[in-house]
Amino acid sequence: MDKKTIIWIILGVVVVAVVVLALTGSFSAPQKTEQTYKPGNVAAPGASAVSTSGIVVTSEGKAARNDAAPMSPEAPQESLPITDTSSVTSDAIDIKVTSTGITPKEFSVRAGAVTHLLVSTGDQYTHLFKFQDPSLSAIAVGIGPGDPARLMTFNAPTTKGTYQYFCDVPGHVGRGESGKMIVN
Ligand SMILES: [Cu+2]
Repeated sequence: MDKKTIIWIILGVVVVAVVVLALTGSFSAPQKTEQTYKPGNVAAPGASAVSTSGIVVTSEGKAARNDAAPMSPEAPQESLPITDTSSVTSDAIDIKVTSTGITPKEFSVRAGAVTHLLVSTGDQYTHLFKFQDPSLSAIAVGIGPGDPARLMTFNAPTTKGTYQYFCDVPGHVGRGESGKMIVN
C-alpha cells in the first residue's frame, strides 16, 4: 500500500465514525430541561414539602393547615431567601409587591392544587403579602427592603371562588397593593 491509499483509508474510517456518532445522537445538543416541581419533594430549601399524593405537609408529615397562624408548625412554611430564582420551579406564580401595586393583579389555580407563590419586591419598603380570607391566614410572606424572594408552597383552597390578596402594611392597599386569586 502506498501512502495515498493509507490516507484514503484513514479518511474513510473518520467519515464512517462521524456518521455513526451523528446517527446515535452523540452530536445532538443537550436537551433543555424545564424546571418543574415534582411531588415528594420541596420546591425550594425551607419550603414545606409536598407528599407524593400532592398534599403540602408539615415537618411531621401531617397535612399543613392554611388557616393556621403564619409560621406556626401547622402552617405551610415559606422558603429560605432565594437569590437565584432561575432555580425555582417554573410552576411558581411570580408575585411582585411594590409601592405601585402587586403583580399579577389576578391569577387562577385549580381547587386543591399544589400552588407555589414566589414573592418578591424591588423597592425600599417593607411589604406583607397575605390573603383576606381567614381560611388562608397561614399564607403570609413578609419581605423587607432589598430582600430576596421567598417561595410559599400550599394547597389551593378546595372551595372554588375568588380570594383577595393584599399587602397588610398600613396605607399600602390604597396604593394598589391588592389582587385576587381565582380558584376554579
Ligand atoms: Cu406593601
